[in-house]
Amino acid sequence: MNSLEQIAQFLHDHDDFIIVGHEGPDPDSLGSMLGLYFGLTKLGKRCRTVSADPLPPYLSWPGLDQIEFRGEEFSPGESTVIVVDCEPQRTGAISSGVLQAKRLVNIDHHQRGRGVGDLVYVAPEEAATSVIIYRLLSKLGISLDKEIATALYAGIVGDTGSFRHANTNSEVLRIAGELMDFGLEPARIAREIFAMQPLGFLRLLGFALSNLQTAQDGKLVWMSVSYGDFLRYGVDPEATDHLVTYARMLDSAEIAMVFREVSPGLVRLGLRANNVDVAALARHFGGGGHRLASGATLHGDLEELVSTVTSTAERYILTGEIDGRGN
Ligand SMILES: [Mn+2]
Repeated sequence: MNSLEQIAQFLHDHDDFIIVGHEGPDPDSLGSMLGLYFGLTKLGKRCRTVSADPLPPYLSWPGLDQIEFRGEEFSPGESTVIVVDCEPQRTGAISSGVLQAKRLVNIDHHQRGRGVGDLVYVAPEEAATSVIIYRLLSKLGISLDKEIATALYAGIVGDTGSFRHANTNSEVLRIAGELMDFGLEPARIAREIFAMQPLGFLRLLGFALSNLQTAQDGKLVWMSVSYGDFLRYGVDPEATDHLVTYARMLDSAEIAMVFREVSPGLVRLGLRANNVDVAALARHFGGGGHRLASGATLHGDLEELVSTVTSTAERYILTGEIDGRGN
């Protein structure tokens, strides 16, 4: 792994960048992309930013219209690709193009074995990749402005759940305060991220909550939504990964899980914990993430997957072990 100084030096010495984030972009992914995009543009660098998937429709930060959408035809050519907030494999439909880049820089804060790229900076102790980009811009001597501040602040708000998650600390709040001083509207930014839901989603949420399941005296709580349910409520299943935050609200919950059948036979598992390490549980099922917030993509019959995962999670709560194979 490289130091942030080495990343800064590399960016300083090169030109012509394409910045990409993860599939199903979230506020931290987008904030990191745009913060770095505006910063490098300010340095006079040629820079583009590309996403495989469309953005959440209700965000109104400056610069979101600069993000280009590409599918499998994406090819970086001579440009250096900078992957932020994920590993290069998680960039969705553009990932094979990303992995073919002549030069690849990876900046992330997700726990994993090792990064992929010519330069890699992975800092799981950071609350958001947007915080890393804040530090990087500072090392590059780039002065902040309202556009950069909006992107980075929104990224921090997204990954800290509006400063409610365990990754919130005094330094994160100081950085957020400095960014807010650029004339941001924190109430509007938070509402766009967390509280602008279409009617169909709220009705689906009601359905999912009324079918909430628990085990282990409520230490384990889960909900599952089938592809047919999503169709019935007219909701895009990929735009509902925040369902899990509602399951986590149960007072007794140690592990909260949501199973979303986003297309027939393809199930996204979202995991949240208040103290237990659910990154280990996600890795067991081929996924990953943070200690208290992780996920995996599963293939198979929804009910069978729910049964397999919940019994593994029950054992994990009881014994602290996932299975005999170790994790
Ligand atoms: Mn993030």
